[in-house]
Amino acid sequence: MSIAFTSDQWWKNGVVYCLDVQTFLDEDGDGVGDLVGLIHRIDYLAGIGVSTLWLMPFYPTPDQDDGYDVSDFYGVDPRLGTLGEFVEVVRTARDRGMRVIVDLVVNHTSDQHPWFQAARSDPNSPYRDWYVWADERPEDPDLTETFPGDQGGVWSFDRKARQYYLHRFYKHQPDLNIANPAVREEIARIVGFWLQLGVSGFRVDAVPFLIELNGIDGAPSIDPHRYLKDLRSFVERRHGEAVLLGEVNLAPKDQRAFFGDEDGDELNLVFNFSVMQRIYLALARQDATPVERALADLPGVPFDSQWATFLRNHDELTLDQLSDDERQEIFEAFGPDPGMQLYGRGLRRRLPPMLDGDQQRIRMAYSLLFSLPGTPVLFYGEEIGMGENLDLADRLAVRTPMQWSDEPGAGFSTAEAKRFARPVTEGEYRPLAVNVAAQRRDPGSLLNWFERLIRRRRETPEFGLGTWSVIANDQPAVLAHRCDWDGSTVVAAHNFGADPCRLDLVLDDLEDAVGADDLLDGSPEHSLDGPRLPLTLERYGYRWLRIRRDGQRLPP
Ligand code: TEU
Repeated sequence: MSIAFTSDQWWKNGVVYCLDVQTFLDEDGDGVGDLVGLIHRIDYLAGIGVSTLWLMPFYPTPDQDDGYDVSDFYGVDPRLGTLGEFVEVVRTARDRGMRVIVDLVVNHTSDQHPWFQAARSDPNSPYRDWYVWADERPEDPDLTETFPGDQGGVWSFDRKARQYYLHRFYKHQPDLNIANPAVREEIARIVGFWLQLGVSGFRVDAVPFLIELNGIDGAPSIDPHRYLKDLRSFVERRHGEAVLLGEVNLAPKDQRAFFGDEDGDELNLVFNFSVMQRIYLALARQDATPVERALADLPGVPFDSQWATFLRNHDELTLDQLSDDERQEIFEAFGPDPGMQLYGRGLRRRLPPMLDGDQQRIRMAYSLLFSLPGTPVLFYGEEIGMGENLDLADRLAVRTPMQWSDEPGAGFSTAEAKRFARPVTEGEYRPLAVNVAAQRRDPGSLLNWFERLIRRRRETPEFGLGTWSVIANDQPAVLAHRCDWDGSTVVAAHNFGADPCRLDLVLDDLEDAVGADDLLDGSPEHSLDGPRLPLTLERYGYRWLRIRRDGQRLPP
């Protein structure tokens, strides 16, 4: 396997950047971000070096779940632009070497969707069986509410239909019935439509819920994983390079099935929720052990498959895979105020404020993220260290407008602040203090550091394509691991502790190693003492080192 091969499995060696058109850049000055605004920032995104844009839902929507309640799968929310402009986004991104993937939210529709309106109004409508109905409210302990609170369970009575309908999310999001072949056919049509417009795949929303058959009347005759395999083959037939990046928030042993058989014939990428949660535990404890254990618990993934790693996303920082005590430790360290917590399982915060703005610690966390097995996914604004706005409801706290400059409106919009769909952050992380324009002028800024990190990550295919292993060491605060690929070895070390430390890493099977070169901003060269690599790490220090073998020519 050689470097040329990385283009075949492009999803293993890039950086994904998630953004919401609505909060990115408002070109027409109405207070809402738009597709034309995004087109104006494509060069910025190409410049920081990300390779794939993941666009959060931009479809027509009553907007009761920030667009995850779709009322037309074949259109663009008129507030954000037009289909023509969407194609221009994809085309411009492609020209600058970036691919675009879009959110596929087909576990449910909005209750305003014409399908649901037809289904509830007429028992003989062909759409009736597109949703999941019951005459009596079923009692099934496995079917729990995803957003515990005021939904009153997962079955709601519809007065027009005179039946209960299933919704695993909000009441206004009735679940589609994928046991119905017509629904599966329609999902394929939606997928085919966006592929035809040039997207390179989908971030598939809530996959375990999508393929869940519980609650559907009668014995459904489909195998849910067979269905995912069918969807994947359909995607490949339509567009060979397209991928499915699935949101599967389950324990690793249960996630494995979503990659498919040995050949990896279901989701190409699966978000790594378990490692993400343990990174926060390790940060809170200043002890790397939880991450080491989480890595050890990961199942091997098939050749065409990959983890998608992330520190934050647009939802709450969910800590649902941890024990109550562990979650409490994190709450105490990073979100002690009940107003920062959500659903009893997570924090509605961004990373920098959780780490008290400690630049060294923030960089250590992202350096770790980028070196872990998988493809890193960034949420817009992470590259400049944006904070949250806790005055906004629930998960909206972390979805404030992108901060481009210190101008009024953060350079996001020229509209009067009261017309903003969502206000900008105030306080320590306000646009005056955190913005792109100022950070571009400062060589030591987080933004410029991220640019170098992303560039280096793309030049280090060992992380995305190699085989990885943890290197045992005697510093509990330090996670050390190595990735081997195509005759090359990269070692990474990350110090979760607030104290500097020294350690010796013993590297097996590297008899011809003569030294190690620092790939980030540490001192350039390190010498080896036989199989031992002595290292010093500052507080929250981090290093990426490529091993130099005798007679080997290495990239710069
Ligand atoms: O979230 C689906 C989901 O399963 C959530 O429970 C998620 O795992 C949890 O909040 C932990 O982060 C997706 C979207 O990401 C979310 O924004 C939508 O509200 C939801 O689907 C409904 O479409």
